[in-house]
Amino acid sequence: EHGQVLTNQNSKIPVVPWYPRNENDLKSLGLLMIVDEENNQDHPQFTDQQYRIRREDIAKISQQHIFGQTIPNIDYTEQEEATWKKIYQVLREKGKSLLSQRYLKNLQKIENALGFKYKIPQLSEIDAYLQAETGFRIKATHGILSQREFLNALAHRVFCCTQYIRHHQYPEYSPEPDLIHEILGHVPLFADKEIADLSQEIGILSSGAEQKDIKRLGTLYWSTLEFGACKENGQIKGYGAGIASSTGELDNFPIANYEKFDPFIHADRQYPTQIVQPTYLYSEDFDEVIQELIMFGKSLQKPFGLYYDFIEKELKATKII
Ligand code: TIH
Ligand code: FE2
Repeated sequence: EHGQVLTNQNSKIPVVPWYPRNENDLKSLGLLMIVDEENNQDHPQFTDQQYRIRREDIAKISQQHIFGQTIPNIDYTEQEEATWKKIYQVLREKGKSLLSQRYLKNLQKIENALGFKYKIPQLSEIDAYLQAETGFRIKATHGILSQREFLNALAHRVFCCTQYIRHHQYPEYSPEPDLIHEILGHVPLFADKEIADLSQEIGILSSGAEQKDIKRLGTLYWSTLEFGACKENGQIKGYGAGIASSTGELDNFPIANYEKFDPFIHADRQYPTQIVQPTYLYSEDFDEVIQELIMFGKSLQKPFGLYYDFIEKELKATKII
């Protein structure tokens, strides 16, 4: 249990929940299967048996990927390629006026480099691109992970990323993360140096954190990098991955409620995960998001500080409080 203190040969070692410390520990990422009980049972993604079977096949391949080894390529079907092309075009069109310039610039760069317009990119290509841009790396995963696992991986600049695509009959909104969400939502953000650094900071805060703080960090991640907005020339624009990857969310965005983001207030809020967001939280600009999250991070109680050693690729403890 967090905060418990063991006495070991006259030195006091605080015991905290397990977290990956080094490259070797990362090999156990994504082994746990999470069953989401909040599933929206009406969505074709859950009711179409043929779709479920295909999704399971891809999930198995993704789950077998061991972090650090080559990411397996998926042989996408014509139907899957068609879903990608169709939704990609619509998202691109709708996103232009509603999404932040910062996100759009990063997307433009990668879509040209990898030819998003023509085919589904493989995670191995995304991984190489991100490594060169910001040092982020990918672990292919079957589906939703626990908040702890997803956040802990970020501390090592590792993005746990799905490889299957949403249902062709309802591409507007996926109730679970799929590759459209990951690639059009998260990847342009991880390709941005400052956002990559912020993501790693959140990951470091989550490492060894007690469950109530994991939940708060998960909620803040949701409020910002998943569904956050910020002002640009006086207008509120979306930058979160979940807005950018869903035409349902983009249609909802201009008619939804907005509230000024404050991590000290919003770390404990409730939010829906199976329907579009009723309220988006906005900041004055992206610097404000970073500053506020860092301030909030300093308020969390942990028995020791952690930093990432880029040479040894390892999380190291600083002071024991
Ligand atoms: N709802 C998003 C989409 O349709 O792209 C995907 C998700 C974001 C967060 C959880 S599921
Ligand atoms: Fe996401």
